[in-house]
Amino acid sequence: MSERTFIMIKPIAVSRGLVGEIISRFERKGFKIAALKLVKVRRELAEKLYEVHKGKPFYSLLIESITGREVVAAILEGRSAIEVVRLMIGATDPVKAEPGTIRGDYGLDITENIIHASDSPYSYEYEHKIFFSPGEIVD
Ligand code: 3AN
Repeated sequence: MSERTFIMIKPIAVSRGLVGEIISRFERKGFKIAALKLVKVRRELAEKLYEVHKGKPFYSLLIESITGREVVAAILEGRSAIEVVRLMIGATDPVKAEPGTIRGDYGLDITENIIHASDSPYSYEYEHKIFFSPGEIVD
């Protein structure tokens, strides 16, 4: 079943020039891009995105890691997109992420772990609306 998911390429990957390479992995896998943009993240946007982590020890670090910095947000479409994209990005901690996954291949830092992707239909609904208005998403 064709499904959509939301991804956000984190500032560290944007500044290291990895955007093309990362998007290209998803295209080669067969996903279609339904929306794509570069965004300079305001604090309110960061707080909205990471609302579920409020109160956790790494929360402030997480907010600071994207506030005032550039990210690339996208909506990808394809069969079981949420599950497949999560498999392609790998474990949260890049030390544990398998080689061959995006987090496994491009970094070591857990906060600046290269990319975020929705982990459920619920988080997709919540997250993509923070970044995209309906007119910015293709039918
Ligand atoms: P994922 O991004 O794999 O869904 P979450 O939702 O548990 O993982 O965490 C959201 C973000 O919070 C991660 N992408 C990472 O940047 C950061 N994070 C998670 N766990 C830690 C931790 N133990 N220390 C520092 N940052 C963390």
